[in-house]
Amino acid sequence: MHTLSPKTPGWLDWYQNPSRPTFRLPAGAVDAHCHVFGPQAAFPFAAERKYTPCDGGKEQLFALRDQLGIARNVIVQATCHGADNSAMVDAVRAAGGRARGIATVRPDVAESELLALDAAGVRGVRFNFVRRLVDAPPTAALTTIARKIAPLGWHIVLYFESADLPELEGFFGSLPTPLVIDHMGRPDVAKGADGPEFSRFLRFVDRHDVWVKVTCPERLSITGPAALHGERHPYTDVVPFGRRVVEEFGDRVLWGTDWPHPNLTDHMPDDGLLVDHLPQVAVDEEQQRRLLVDNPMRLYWPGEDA
Ligand code: 0GY
Repeated sequence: MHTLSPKTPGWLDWYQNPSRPTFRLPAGAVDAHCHVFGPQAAFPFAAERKYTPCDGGKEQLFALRDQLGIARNVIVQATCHGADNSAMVDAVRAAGGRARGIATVRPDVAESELLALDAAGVRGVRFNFVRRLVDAPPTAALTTIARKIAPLGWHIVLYFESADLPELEGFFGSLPTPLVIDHMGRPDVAKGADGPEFSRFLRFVDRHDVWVKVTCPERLSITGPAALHGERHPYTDVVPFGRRVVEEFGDRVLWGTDWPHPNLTDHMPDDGLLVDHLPQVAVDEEQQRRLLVDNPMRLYWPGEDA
């Protein structure tokens, strides 16, 4: 009999009843960073995974999308599924044009498989350097993948910790496609948005063809969801980082929920509050429209109206 693996101890399930945001998302808003987990019975997790999550399937993702007033999703392959993209592809297909995917592939991936992923709605691959999530392949293997996907017009999503940027940025700069950086390069908020580490990150963004996801304040925050100004102005210590990126690179920023929020063991964010973080970092209608609609549409649905 097929038995399902137990969740990683301490794993928090996603927040079942998100609050209604005060901020109203503009029509056509895109959640450009979210995942699906399984469900495990239909899409088993990968043997090499570093965690075993709760189920978070496409139906629940689409319910959250509709509840928050999101129009489209970009579904990023989660590491718990390794290089088996079937749960992500199934979700992208089921969204009927309202989702795109980011895959994980191995260097020996066949061209026919890349073409099938492209036809399903995949528009990029993710290279992950976060040690608690993956044993990152050698850069030579990633270079092979980059060379294979570049002709499709895809981009590469990069996930790394800010402390690792000095070591990685030469490699990143050598990649032949546009780059999309997860969670603002995971800054250490204790070091300040004007500090040398985040300034170095912004210089990297300035010099290359790079998009930045202004995402995951809940992962970066030290003060947490309800600091300083009460519940509807959450994660205030992350605000200066997001605001700096939006002000300096307003035409290359993206936003997403990160639902179902992998690996959070101290608190699980209320997705409604994550929406209410947005007007703190994108402070006027033009910034909000670019972040939530114009930029993700240009990258993931070029030529289509929102
Ligand atoms: C995120 C962040 C994390 C995990 C993954 O694919 C994943 O497992 O991305 C994390 O643990 O920081 O972007 O979802």
